[in-house]
Amino acid sequence: MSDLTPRPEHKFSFGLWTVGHPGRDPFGEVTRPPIEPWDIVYSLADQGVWGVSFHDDDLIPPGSTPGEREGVLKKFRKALDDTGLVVSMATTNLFWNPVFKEGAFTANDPEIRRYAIQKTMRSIDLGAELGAPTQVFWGGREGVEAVAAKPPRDAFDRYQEAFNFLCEYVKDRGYPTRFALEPKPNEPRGDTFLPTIGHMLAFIESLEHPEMVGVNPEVAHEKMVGLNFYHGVAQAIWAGKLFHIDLNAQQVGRYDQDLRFGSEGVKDAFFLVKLLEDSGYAGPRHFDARPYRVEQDEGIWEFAAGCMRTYLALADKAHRFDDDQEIQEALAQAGVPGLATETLGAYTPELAQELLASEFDTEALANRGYHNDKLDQLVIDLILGLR
Ligand code: GCO
Ligand code: MN
Ligand code: MN
Repeated sequence: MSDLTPRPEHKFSFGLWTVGHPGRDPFGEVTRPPIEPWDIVYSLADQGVWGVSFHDDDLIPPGSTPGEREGVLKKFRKALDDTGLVVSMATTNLFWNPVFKEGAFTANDPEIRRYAIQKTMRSIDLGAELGAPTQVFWGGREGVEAVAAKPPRDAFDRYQEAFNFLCEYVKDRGYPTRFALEPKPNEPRGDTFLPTIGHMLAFIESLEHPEMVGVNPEVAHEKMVGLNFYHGVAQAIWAGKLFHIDLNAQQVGRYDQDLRFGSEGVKDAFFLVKLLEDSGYAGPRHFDARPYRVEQDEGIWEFAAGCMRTYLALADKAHRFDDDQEIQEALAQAGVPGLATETLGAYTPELAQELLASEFDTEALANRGYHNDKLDQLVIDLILGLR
């Protein structure tokens, strides 16, 4: 087993709202006191973490005066300088304040939409000031309970308008910021807008500057409705759109649990880590997860350490997968190398003729066995530490 100690080169990052989560849930009050942002930075650095992310309101308490804002930034910057931690991402809280209860960029009231865009511009400024390369957008309130109350084609127009405006703002200011849009299929509103990675990828292509915009998929969001996260992330990578990722764990059919990475669905977690490692994804390994509500003090940091330990252990298994002779043979038996070869190549009339004239021994082709059970069992053995 290789060294499982997290180090900055692993590019692990945590949001202030994750390790700082006070344990509130819809059924009960907070179970832990708040932790100051700079104290979080020092503790994360002690754990070998590389980056920190935040919502505008996590860092600068709403209603702060300019002087108070400067005071916070001074302490936060000092913690970053002292530890070498980077700001890996910034995002805008467009869901907590009741002003957003009917939506933010898709609120029916134009005044609320303009306020949401203004708040986001300020958040983009804050992120740029602190060196965040990515601005994440989670449209938590862009949904609806009463279907008739929000004609979806108008909502798409307004969502598109907001992103076109904000992309121009970034260009106008000369920031290097890229946007990463985070899909979620439900919660907190009944039905959420742009529910999956696939919906989001299609929406991005409708924007005036699609090159500035990618996705921020989250394990819990696809998993809770039973979708295959691995395939969704693979499609985002294939499209060149994986700008950021939210790692956590989730049980199918439950509310958004945001559990410690790898704590549920170890096999899914293995293939996800393998995908990220094999693809050369160079962005943050960002945990949008929170400690169990029963945790206190050092329990918070045990949680954080667990996320990273499991990631590193699975990355190690992913490398063993490549070096394992028997697994490589099983891959060949499964016909995997064949999928990487071109089917026909580019169309020519001659090739079409040739294909039309070809004969296929469909019986022989249909009678082929693929040894997929054997391959899958080898993977299970690998994960269980049996090889
Ligand atoms: C959730 C979301 C959020 C976002 C965060 C960043 O389900 O609550 O995942 O945690 O990731 O607001 O925009
Ligand atoms: Mn979540
Ligand atoms: Mn998230």
